[in-house]
Amino acid sequence: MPTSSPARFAPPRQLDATLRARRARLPRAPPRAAPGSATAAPLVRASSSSSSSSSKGEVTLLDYGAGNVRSVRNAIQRLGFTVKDVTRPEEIAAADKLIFPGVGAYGSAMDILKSRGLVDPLREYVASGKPFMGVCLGLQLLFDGSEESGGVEGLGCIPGTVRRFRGDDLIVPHIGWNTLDVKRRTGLLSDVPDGDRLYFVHSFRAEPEPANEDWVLATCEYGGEFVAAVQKGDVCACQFHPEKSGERGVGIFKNFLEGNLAEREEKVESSRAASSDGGGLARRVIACLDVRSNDSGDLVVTKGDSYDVREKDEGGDVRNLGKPVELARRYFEQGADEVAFLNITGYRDLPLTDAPMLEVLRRSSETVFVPLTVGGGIRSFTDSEGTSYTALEVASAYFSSGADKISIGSDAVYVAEEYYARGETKDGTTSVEQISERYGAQAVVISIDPRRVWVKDASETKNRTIRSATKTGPDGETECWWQCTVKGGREGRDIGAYELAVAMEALGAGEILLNCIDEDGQGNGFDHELVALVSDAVRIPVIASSGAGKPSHFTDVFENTKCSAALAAGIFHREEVKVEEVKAHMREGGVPTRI
Ligand code: 1PR
Repeated sequence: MPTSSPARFAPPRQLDATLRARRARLPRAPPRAAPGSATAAPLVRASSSSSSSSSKGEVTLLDYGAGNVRSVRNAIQRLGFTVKDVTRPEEIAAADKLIFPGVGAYGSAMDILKSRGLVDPLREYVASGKPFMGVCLGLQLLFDGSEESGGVEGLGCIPGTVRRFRGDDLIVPHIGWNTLDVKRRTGLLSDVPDGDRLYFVHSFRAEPEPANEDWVLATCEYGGEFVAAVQKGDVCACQFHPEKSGERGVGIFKNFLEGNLAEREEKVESSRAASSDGGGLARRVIACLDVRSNDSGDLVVTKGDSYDVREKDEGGDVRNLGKPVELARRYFEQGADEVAFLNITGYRDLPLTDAPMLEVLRRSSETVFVPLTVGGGIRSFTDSEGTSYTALEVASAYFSSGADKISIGSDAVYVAEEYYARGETKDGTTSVEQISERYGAQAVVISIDPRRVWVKDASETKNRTIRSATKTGPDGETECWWQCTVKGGREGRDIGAYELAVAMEALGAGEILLNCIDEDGQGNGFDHELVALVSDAVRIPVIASSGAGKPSHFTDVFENTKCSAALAAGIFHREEVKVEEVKAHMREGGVPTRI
């Protein structure tokens, strides 16, 4: 996936033998690294998926091991096709159908393609006109080049240069569901009704211009018009992610795989106008699953009030609100735009031994075709045998199990403290920087767990305060700030949510998940003052979280702050409100919404 990272590709560090052996021994985990593994896999993967007698056919997948392509595999397999991985350059020419889901930064991807001798075979394959489908970076690489990674030459199949989104107030990355303006009718998008939205996540884009007019199938609007899909004959590519765009997206793969790409005679109206809410980037609704083991050792979805997840009665077991994989699927079917899993005891567990959590991700990615975020325990650690793991390795295990984004909580606070102590300079070694550089800014979410602190005067703290217009402190204070916590709210630190968000944007995070301990589980609505403080401070998307009690709370937070998404847990788990009811309310309130 294209990102804002200027860094060149550094080949992924292979998980050491100890780690691989350890992971192989994990209970209920597959005995080897999963397909698409960024770290455990070779840059060009070994041939996988054997043919099945019931297969509708074979599709060749170019997975160069730089990120999560598990959902692409799952979508192909769900449609009844078998995946064959490219292991040698000549297998590209031999392919009957080739899918190229580009991930990582532009420069990194071209470096890998060159080092593996894949550039010419790819160019020749595309020129031959055989069925080809690129996804995201797989579209951008077809162009002449990109200004990403300091200016890099691409495959040169389509005229034009890929450039970063520009605009003073534009939130970048462009993350979420947006409408298309279809220029020509072909079979590729035939199952996508005009005005429907598809899922994008990128910081760079190609623009339509006269020289590439004959390629452009659809455009999208975000800080100007950009190329959303291209097609010439059987060669096509999408900037959006079909594998993350729900059933519509799976239908796009189906049209490609079944060879339904032909031009149609239908007249082209402006398809954007078909969106009843005016189209454009939708505000997202995210279902969040706080996950942990209960006292019997079962991994359950739980939910507390102000982070206390134990029942109030005698014995006080962890509240059990359901099974993670089943709930994730339920929210996907209800229309959630994303699903997040937070392993809430990750700060004290050793995440790479948390096989059930990895298994939850693997199984969820088989049925949930919207983005999956996972958080909890992403940090460097040393196990009881003295073996050390980096945060990048922990994140890689999550990505290879099906996560599209990882979220960092406690470790981000420590990283920000060091950032300010160093005089606001980067040092390149932190979890946030390393994961962002390797997987892209859009894959790094920072989960902030703040609580409101009242002060008599702003001079009492070094952190940014606001004068509250809605609440007062216990001694009549009106001035307050939001203190970041670590370890699931157990320990407060001397850094505010504002300061943390600003530092994280500077270090390469792509999104902020803004919880609020005071409002968590209360059902009184999101804390607009906190959300406004943070979403005004950064130009990366902010997800408002904590306190949703009814559909109007979502509409309210979107109307009153610049947040890009809103997340809820309790009301969905207790089935008080369904995701579609939230969305219906947002739509009625004029909020751009993906239905
Ligand atoms: O610190 O990197 O290991 O990450 C731990 C992660 O676990 C963090 O993202 C942190 O927010 C989360 N976490 C830790 N302890 C708890 C807890 O509840 N005891 N859950 C916890 C945080 C907050 C929200 C919640 C919203 C919406 N949960 O994600 O889902 O507040 O709830 P609501 O709609 O019911 O109000 P690390």
